[in-house]
Parts: sequence; C-alpha cells; structure tokens
Amino acid sequence: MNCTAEMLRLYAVTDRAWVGRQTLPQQVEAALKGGATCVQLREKHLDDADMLAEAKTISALCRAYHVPFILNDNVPLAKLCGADGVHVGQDDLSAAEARRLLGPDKIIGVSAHNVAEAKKAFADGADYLGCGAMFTTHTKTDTNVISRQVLADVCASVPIPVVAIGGIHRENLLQLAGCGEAGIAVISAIFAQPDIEAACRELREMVRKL
Ligand code: TZP
Ligand code: MG
Repeated sequence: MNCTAEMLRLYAVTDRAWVGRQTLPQQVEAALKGGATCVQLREKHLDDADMLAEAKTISALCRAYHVPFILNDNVPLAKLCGADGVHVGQDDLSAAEARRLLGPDKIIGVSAHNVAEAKKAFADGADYLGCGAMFTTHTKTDTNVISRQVLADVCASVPIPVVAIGGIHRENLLQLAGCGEAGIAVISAIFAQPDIEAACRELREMVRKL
C-alpha cells in the first residue's frame, strides 16, 4: 500500500487560474503551511519544459514538508521530476499501464465516478480513488454531480482510500460526513482564497468531523 487515508485528508489540487501576486510554488507553500496533506500539480496548458521546471520546484517543496507530491496525467514527467505518484482520469492511460511504467512503489490515483470504475481501478493497481463531482463546480466543466450514496457505494466497494472532490468548500463539506471517504480534494476552496494558509487550516480542522 503506497497511500494511507491520512495522506488524503486535505488534498490540495493546484490551478494557476488564481496565480496573482504570488507564484504557484508560493501558493503551494502556503497550503502546506496550512496543513495540506497531499499536493497534486494539475496543469492543463503548460508545455513539458515549463511543467518539468515547476514540478521539480513543487516536488522539492512537498518533500521538505513530508507531504506526497502527485502529478496529474503525465506519467513520463512524473518519473523525471521525482513525483511520488500520478493521478489519472478515465480518459488517460489506465492505472495498470501507469503501474507498469512507474513501478510498484509510486502512488497511483484514479478518478472514479461509480462502483464499476472504482473496482476496475482497484483491480488495475490504483492506490487511491478520487470520486466526484460531489457538488456543482465552476473549476471543471466536463463533470457531473454524483450523489452522497454513490460516494458511499464507491467507498464501500474497494479497500483503498477514496477522496471526495468537486465543489467542496467550508459551507458544504460536512454534508459528506459518514460516506466513508478518507478526505477531500479541493481546488478553489484553497487556491482561490485570499489567505491560502488560513483556508487550509480551517478545512484541515473541519475534515476531522467527516
Ligand atoms: N475533478 C472533478 S471535480 C474537479 C476535478 C478536478 C474540480 C474541483 O475543483 P473545485 O474548485 O474544488 O470544485
Ligand atoms: Mg486527466
């Protein structure tokens, strides 16, 4: 097992849409100071050279805070930048292929929207699942909202930890209590906030009640 439930309590997923006065690494460091337990670099538009440079910087930061660093989608780059693992969606390469390329020790996360996808990802060697979207979100438009019951069914269907994602913020977070998830994965409720460190500290405190 490469991934524990503790690692997924407060999973900060980056989005440079809100990079302003601070750089993305500075924002990530604020999230780490506030108690993020895992960081995923999710870049949809950077070229490989820029992404590699950024991934190396953020990977080193996460290592300093003893927090796993996960790269979205890009398995070859994950190998090059020293990431602890990758996260793949249903339209990316399979967990089995990612495992073959990365070896037994890296963390592999897979997005699952239902029990069938969850079971397949587990059988393919996933270490954790991301499940959602739990609420309406403006951050990712090509996603559908699933019910609490689907989240609970996904959590019960596999022996690996599941992190809930999608539209989660301080006002709706506790609606997910009792579904069996290990924690929450969050973009805008962290990176769109004026004080990222304080936002993380508050969310980290709240996830104790899940
Ligand atoms: N996958 C499902 S919903 C989502 C992703 C990446 C977006 C999450 O962003 P936010 O801002 O936390 O709703
Ligand atoms: Mg993807």
